Amino acid sequence: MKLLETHTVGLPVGNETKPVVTMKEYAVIAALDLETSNSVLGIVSKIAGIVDGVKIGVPTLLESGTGILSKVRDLMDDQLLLVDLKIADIGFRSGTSWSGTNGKILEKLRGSGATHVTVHGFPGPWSVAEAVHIGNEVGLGILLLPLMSHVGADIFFSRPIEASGFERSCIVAGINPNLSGDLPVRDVTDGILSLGETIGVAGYIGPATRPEDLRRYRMFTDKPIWCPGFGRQDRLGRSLAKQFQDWADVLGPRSAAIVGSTIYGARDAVAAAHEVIQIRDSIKSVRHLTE
Ligand code: O7E
Repeated sequence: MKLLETHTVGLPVGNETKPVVTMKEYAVIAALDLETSNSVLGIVSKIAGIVDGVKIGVPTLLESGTGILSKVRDLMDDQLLLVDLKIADIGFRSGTSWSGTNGKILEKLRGSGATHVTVHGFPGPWSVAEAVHIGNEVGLGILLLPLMSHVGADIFFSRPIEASGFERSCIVAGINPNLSGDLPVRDVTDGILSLGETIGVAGYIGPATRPEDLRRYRMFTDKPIWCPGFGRQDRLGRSLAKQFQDWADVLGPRSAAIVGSTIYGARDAVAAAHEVIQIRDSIKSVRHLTE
């Protein structure tokens, strides 16, 4: 499988620094929103060799503690391990050092085996800047959420913002978003994308349910865009294959599909994971032939 060269993340496990993890083209990440650590570890042991990564969320961490991350890591090779905390707390800088809550949360993942973590962009420049700064120290790629996949997510994320006011507020916070006239910041989603580009996040979370919004994401960034919302969340009446086709067409190879219940909720999770990979591989090979 062809590898993306641009984004690598350190993978410190315990005291040992393992080789960097490289994100694959059109990666498939299994979101394991399961009730118990046993069920999470059980499914990871079955599908780790099939998918390109795993997402562990807050319900699992509340049940099992962060100790589950190294157990998941032990069951995988060098695949991606996304910890979905959707961090949205303060950043605080004094001189050159950051000591807000975002950094303290991220410190808890040091040496955990995680490669990426989700962070909200709406708390603004300091919050994102602290996350990226501490993420770099800890070896974690920061993924921002400019929009979400569920019904009504646009109520707030798509609110218009005034570009000059946005730029001024960022500059007051010490971050100059250098807005280009060609691509005006129109709403909150655009503002978060612009902030992520300026500060240098590793990538973004984007809704597979909203291909037109993903098109807008791609205008702002070349970075990897990881997309949840496949299967049960689709509201456009598309087959799973068509959802993957649209995702690949709009975003190209620097992308990941985050697939949850379609895999873990299937009667046979291994067969479901193979089916998803087969859909992804057939789209990928056609795209490579035509490029
Ligand atoms: O609908 P499913 O079962 O395929 O699961 C989707 C997963 O992606 C689930 O864990 C949910 O919390 C997450 N998710 C979304 O569905 N939509 C979003 O906009 C964002 C996420 C998310 O995980 O964001 C960070 C990766």
